[in-house]
Amino acid sequence: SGSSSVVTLLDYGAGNVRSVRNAIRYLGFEIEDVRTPEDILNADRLIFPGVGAFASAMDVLTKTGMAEALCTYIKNDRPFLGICLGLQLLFESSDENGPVNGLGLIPGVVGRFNSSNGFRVPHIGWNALQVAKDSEILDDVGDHHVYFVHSYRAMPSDDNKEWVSSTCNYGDDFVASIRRGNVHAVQFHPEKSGDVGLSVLRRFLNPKSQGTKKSTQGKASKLAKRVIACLDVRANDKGDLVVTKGDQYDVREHTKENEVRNLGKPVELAGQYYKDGADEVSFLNITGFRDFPLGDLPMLQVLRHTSENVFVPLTVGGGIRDFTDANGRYYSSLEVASEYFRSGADKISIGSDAVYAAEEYIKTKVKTGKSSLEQISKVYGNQAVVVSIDPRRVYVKDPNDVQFKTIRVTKPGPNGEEYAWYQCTVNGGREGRPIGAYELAKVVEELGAGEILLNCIDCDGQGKGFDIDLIKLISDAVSIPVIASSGAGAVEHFSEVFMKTNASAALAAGIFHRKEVPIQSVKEHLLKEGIELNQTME
Ligand code: 1PR
Repeated sequence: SGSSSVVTLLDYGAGNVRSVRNAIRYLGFEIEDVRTPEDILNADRLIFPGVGAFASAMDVLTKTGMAEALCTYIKNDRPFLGICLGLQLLFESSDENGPVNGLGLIPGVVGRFNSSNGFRVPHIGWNALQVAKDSEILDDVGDHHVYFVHSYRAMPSDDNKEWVSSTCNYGDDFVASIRRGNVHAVQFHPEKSGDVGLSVLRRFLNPKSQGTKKSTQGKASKLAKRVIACLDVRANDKGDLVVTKGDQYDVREHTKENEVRNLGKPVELAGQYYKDGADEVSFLNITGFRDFPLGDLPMLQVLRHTSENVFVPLTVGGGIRDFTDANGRYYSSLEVASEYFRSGADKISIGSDAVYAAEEYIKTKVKTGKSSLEQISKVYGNQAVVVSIDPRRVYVKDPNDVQFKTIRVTKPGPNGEEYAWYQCTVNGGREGRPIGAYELAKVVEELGAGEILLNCIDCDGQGKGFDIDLIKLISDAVSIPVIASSGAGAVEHFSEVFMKTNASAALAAGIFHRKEVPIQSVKEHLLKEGIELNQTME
């Protein structure tokens, strides 16, 4: 060390810190990894992005002697930045699988958010800070939002007042950042908070490069609604990976050649949507159900390249399940997911395999812990696991005609039917299953899903608006965030879904790809309608 462009990173190997690495490199700094406790003591500045569960992190830190070195380093007021769990570990203890003791540098206990008062847990998304005292690294944040994803939080108290530099409100006020001297930590993810987040990292890495300070009014704020750009990706007949888009899941041109519709290159489009202000980007490997994704290295390449320049959350789905390849080598769904995470994904999304797991659970009422959903959420946390539902509307005359949850539809069916249920499908909508979207949503929440991506085959690519009946049904049925998807055709469709349902985010594909409605117009419209949003830095 010694050179001012070097930063020391404490990565104890429990999960994906690729995006933190990418952000540090993007800002022009080199990374030195901590290998021994001495490396901590010798660091010029240290970044500690905590990942995984509190107890296992403490376990590793204690066994390796890093815990003691960290305490010494921090007590000596050396430049430190903890991120997420890297903030929580500084406190006395956590209730996560606990109580478990932390490093004990800051008075207070880390507890779980209370979802009973209508706040969805995990707390996922963009929220605003209330600054409690000067923190320097937050000087560019102003009234902008930053990205959080967590189920546990530390609470401010009289005992830790001298540490807390900002709070955030989500049901109650929790600690969003701490600062004492050269020691900083943030509960949010600066590496996922776009330009504002990069400014936080920049100020920590380069304290002398002070710009002008933005005033922070500390205005009260709610969790922002998210606008997500989705890229359906698959190989075309020439074998190139392209962004495609279907009409009701049919992605082929209706020409003689019947080719796969090609709307652009995945890495380029993702980069463009980030610049345009997308709050998240999702990739769906839509032929993952039949092509093994680890054989599909281009998708991993897409993630690696995208995550070098896109500093908002990335989700990837398609093909997450157990698999045996042609040589008889067995891959668990957890291995597939791990490879996606290592390549830069923040969340993975499971479609078909979650339907099978839910059917099994309804039948047996036994949680085996063996489904991809359960395994991945146990290891990476439920905030990292999205379940993608691909339902198709089925009209019925009488709700008693089916065993599934029906709703009274706003618009009657073709034969005047006043009711419908939403049948789950697998394999990209090709096969209907004996389970409804409502039943599936409730069960996957129980099995460990942290979020639901709610598509609708009937509305997909039609541009006529979201299926409000469906989205209301599901977003009222679960207490995890629901992403509304399928059917956006105009800016008004976004305000409609946020005003009429409890969706936490709205996702669109076609209108962004075809450049009919840019993301910025969607956001301007939503702001005009008074909907809380994350505004990108000017
Ligand atoms: O089953 O775990 O391998 O996951 C497969 C994933 O691929 C699922 O998430 C499934 O939704 C997706 N998928 C499979 N086939 C298709 C297809 O289109 N043929 N795409 C597909 C899903 C829906 C959305 C789309 C929205 C918004 N497409 O991704 O982006 O409907 O579109 P719009 O704004 O243009 O209306 P597994």
